[in-house]
Amino acid sequence: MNYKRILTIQDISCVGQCSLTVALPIISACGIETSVLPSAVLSTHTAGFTGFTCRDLTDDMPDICAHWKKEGITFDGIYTGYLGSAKQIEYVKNIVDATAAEGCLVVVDPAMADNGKLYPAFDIDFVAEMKKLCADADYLLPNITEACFLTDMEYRTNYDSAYIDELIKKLCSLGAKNVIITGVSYKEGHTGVVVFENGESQYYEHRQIAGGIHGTGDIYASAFVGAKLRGKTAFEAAKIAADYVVECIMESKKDPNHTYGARFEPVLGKLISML
Ligand code: PXL
Repeated sequence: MNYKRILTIQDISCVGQCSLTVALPIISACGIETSVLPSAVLSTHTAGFTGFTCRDLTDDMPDICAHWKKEGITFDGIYTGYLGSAKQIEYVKNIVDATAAEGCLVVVDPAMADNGKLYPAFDIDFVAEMKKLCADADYLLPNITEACFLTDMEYRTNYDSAYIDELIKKLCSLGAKNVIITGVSYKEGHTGVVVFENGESQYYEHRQIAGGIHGTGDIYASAFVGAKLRGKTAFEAAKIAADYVVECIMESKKDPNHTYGARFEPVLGKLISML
């Protein structure tokens, strides 16, 4: 196997099974060296917990980037998730420019919104900066809410494939090369992902398991990145990530009170066996 190194930039939520505490183990389990750049350190994630602490690490980023440049450090993949501030997005773009190895896979998960609403830490200035980061994305992985904020389209819960096609067209006009939209449901009890690659869309549908669990978008993006860097096609990687998320949700449902995050750890072996 060709040994690859990825950089993932997202927050550390100390407790909460999301962002880096999910990305690092999942991508490592896929056999990829995983370097991290924490965008912020929070005591917990911001969905469902109150009174969380947050240390924004924006100001550390230029020095970290300068050091990596001096050392000649480069990455075969760069995957961004939840970022700490609008200003930070500019620095993240500089890091991509400075450290992407030739043929580097850039995956942007614009983790900033769900269910029609921005997460508490974000505002419209953050959205404006995130639109700029989309231009760097080989693969952009929004949910429908994020896609709507990025394209200024109306958020809808009832839609058809023409609505999704329109979202994709507008996301590509921001500069994203390929787009994967998660949480696309055309049928009661089912959900899926639309993979738009090289000008063509494919849909992978799977079971929808009732009851929201936080952090599944981060699990999805991490598994997608791991599978893609292991040489799967985008559609294969999108399917593997979707099947893995279903396994994680089923595992989590064993304890109905465990909703702050998904129990992804006991089913890591299933992910590995899909690679
Ligand atoms: O799962 C996305 C995410 C990541 N990090 C933090 C969050 C959220 C979603 O709410 O609050 C800190």
